[in-house]
Amino acid sequence: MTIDLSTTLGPAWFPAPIFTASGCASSGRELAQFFPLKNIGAVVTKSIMLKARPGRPTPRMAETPSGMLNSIGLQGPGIDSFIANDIPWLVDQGARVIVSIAGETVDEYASLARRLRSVPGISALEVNISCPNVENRGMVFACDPVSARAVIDGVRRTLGGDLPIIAKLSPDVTDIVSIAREVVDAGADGVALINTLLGMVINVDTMRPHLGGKTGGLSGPAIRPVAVRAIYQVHQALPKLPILGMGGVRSGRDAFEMILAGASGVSVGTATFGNPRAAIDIQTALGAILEEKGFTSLRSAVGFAHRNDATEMEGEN
Ligand code: RRO
Repeated sequence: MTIDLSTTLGPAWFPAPIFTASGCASSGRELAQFFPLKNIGAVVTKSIMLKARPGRPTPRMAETPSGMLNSIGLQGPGIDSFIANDIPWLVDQGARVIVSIAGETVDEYASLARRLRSVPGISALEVNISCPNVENRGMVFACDPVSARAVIDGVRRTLGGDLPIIAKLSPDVTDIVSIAREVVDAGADGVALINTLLGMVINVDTMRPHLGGKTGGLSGPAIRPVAVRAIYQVHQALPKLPILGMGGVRSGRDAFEMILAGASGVSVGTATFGNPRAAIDIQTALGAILEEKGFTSLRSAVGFAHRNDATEMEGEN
């Protein structure tokens, strides 16, 4: 039996359900030596800003129990170089591309959208309003409903109907459902759940913060239950809203858990550092699990954990 692994995130269609997670594979060049990028759902590129940016001081990473902290600080080449070099390369590979954008102001997000709206080969924009590694918490737009809405509203107005918008949200909020409602009202087609959690490590030998930027974003298996909870809550409140799930996925079972919670696609990030084939391996394993559980399509498993009676599945997929 062949399982239909294709999926959609709003109007965007993908032949496969596993994606890279923004920031963990840059624009995909290093990963391409391990598997054809066209074989996964899409490459989600590192969040790009208008101008080139060096990022935060080193050290920028710290290992933690079942996870890691990063404090990259939006290092990148800026939108001009990205459009000239990275997108055409990905399109040449036959990969689907979700471009992640980040700005310091509402206008900067809108300017990025204006630059990208007519670039061929882009499946969707991930609007990253939740980078934890910024100068002040006021710039984590996803932590405030009014700011979250303003960014998505500005991007939607700029794009018109041209590209699907996936708003990337932060778990560092009291009520993630209320933020999801705001971005959907403002025109987001889907949400990416979750960005990293704000964390910190102090080196007890030097008695100083370990990271150059002091705080960092926590990722890896340690945060998976937080991600599953966020996906479950948002799917329960907004069952039609497409969700790209992520946070500590390192096996087919982990990806399946997010699908059951309500994700239509799953991004793999931190696991890639240990196994560059993680995304494709997880996709293969997910297909086998779906088959073993009796599903004929990925889409029929989305949100399955919300059903009261697991026997409902019979004859429905
Ligand atoms: O660049 C970063 O430090 C970073 C970003 Br933009 C983000 O969205 N999440 C994260 O953990 N790090």
